[in-house]
Amino acid sequence: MRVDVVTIFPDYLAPLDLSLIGKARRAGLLDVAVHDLREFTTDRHRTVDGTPAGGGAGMVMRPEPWGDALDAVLAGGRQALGDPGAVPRLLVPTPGGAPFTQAMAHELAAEPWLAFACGRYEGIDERVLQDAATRMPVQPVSLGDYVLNGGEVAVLAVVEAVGRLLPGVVGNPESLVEESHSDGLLEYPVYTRPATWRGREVPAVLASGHHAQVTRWRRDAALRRTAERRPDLLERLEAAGLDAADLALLDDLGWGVEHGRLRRR
Ligand code: JD8
Repeated sequence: MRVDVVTIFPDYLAPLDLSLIGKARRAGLLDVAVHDLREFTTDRHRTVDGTPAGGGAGMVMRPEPWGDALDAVLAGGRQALGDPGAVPRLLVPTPGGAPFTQAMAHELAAEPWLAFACGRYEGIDERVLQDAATRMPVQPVSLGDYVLNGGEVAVLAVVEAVGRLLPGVVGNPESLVEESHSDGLLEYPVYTRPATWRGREVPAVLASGHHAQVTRWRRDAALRRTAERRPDLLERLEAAGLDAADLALLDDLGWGVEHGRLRRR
């Protein structure tokens, strides 16, 4: 997969040199190019912002550097991919974007080429995205319902969530399979050695070697945690995907089934 990122803070993306994503890049599983928007300014002050049309607080990112930067990303990516007709999916982090989810991460992991436009200030002149949409799919995306100062943090999260789904990036693909089997539930609690720490025990069943009991314990723990912390996730579940033991525990937790869905009684 090819990934291009345009930003006025290239150093913000340095974490993509580290850990699994960094290793994947060095192994050629992921090709990430970070571009400094100021490289595409033409004035000696390398100006990327202007006063908002219609007045108001803050500044807006000017269209000209963005137009030239995205033109260069298109040309450079096509060269790198050796495909003159290739087109990236342009992801634009913005508070008003579609919420980023694991499902979206799986969709994006199937793409050969992603580009990210990192805004700052009050945002990017809207004409930049309208112009880009004439040449590539443009997808506004949000990391969550809180306000950040720019798009770079969202890019770090999306590239990590998508990158780890690429073949060969995560050492043990089994963990991805197990993860995907958590099918809409939160993770169960995890433990390791020592068996006792500060007077606290690892749950005995986990040392029992009784795999069926371990699996059941973990499933129950995931259901309890989800009911406690994210009841909204339970309401989204298809009851058909739950077994009798799941439903028995959920019944104890005050959940019933209505029209094939879980509902709190
Ligand atoms: C891109 C500029 C700052 C936002 C005025 C504060 C994503 N989940 C998210 N929260 N915030 C962002 C985000 C914020 C951004 C930019 C993404 C570009 N800002 C602006 C509007 C209000 N300032 C985000 N993904």
